[in-house]
Amino acid sequence: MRYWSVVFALAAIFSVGAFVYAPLSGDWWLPNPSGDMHHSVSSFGREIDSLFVIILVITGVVFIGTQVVLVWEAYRFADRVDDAGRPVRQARYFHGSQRLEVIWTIIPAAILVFIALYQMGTWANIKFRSAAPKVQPTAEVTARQFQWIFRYPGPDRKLYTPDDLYTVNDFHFVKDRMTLINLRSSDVIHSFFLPHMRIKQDAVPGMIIPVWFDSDTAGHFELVCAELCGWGHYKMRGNVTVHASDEEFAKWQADLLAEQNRSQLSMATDNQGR
Ligand SMILES: [Cu+2]
Repeated sequence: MRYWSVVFALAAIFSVGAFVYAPLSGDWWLPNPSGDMHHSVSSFGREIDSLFVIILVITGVVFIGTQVVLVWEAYRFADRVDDAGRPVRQARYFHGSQRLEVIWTIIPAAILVFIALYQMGTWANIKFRSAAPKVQPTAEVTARQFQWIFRYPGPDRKLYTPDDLYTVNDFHFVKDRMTLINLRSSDVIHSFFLPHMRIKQDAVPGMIIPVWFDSDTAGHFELVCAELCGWGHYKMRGNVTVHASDEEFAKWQADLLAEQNRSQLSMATDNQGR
C-alpha cells in the first residue's frame, strides 16, 4: 500500500526537522551559559563542538540519502493489484549483490577512518597523560555511591597532608586556569561529567585518573554522574563554581578552612562534655 510510504516520509521529515532545528534553538543544543550557543566556555569544548557538528552533518547527509531512497522505493514498489486482484508486478527474488555489499562496506569504513584520524588531535589533548598540564592538582575527586567528595590542598598548598580541605558535591576552580584533578572511585564505575566544559571521564575503582579542563567564564555550572551507578545515581549532582580570580578562590578556601576548624572545635568540646 502506498499509504505506508507516506508514513515513512513523515517520520523522516520530522527527524530531519528536529536535527536542523536543534542547532538553531538554545534549549536543544549543548549547554552554553554565555548566551552564545556556538561558543563553549572551555577551550576543549570548542574543538569537541566542531567535531560534534561534523559528525552530525555526516550522519545527517547519510540519513537524508537513505530515507529518500527508502521512501521512494516504498512508494514505487507498493503492491498494486489489477481489477482482477492479481499483482501488477511480480516480485523477483535474488541472492544478494556482491558489488553492492562491497560498496556499502567500504564507504562507511572510509568515513569511520576519516573521523578517527580527524579527531585524534583533540583526543590526545584531552586524554593523553603526556598532554596533562604541569600544574598542581586543584583537587582529588572521589566518586562513591552516591556523591562526589572533593579534597583540596590546605594552607600548605600540598595535597594529601593533614590540613587538606573537604567538600561534598561542591567543586571550585579558577577561570582561565587549566585545572587538573585526580579522579578516583571508591566503589563502582562512575563518570565525572562537566557538560559545560564538555568533559566526561569514567572514575574507575583502583585507578587515579588525571582530568584537565578550563573555563573562560566565571559562574555556576553543573557536575553530574554520566554512568548509571546504582539506585541513587540521580543524586550525584554537584555544583561547580568557577571563580573569577585566584584571590576569590583563596578567599573561598580560607572561609572553608575557618568553617572546618570551627566544626572540629565544636566536635572536640562536645566530646569533652560527654
Ligand atoms: Cu555515579
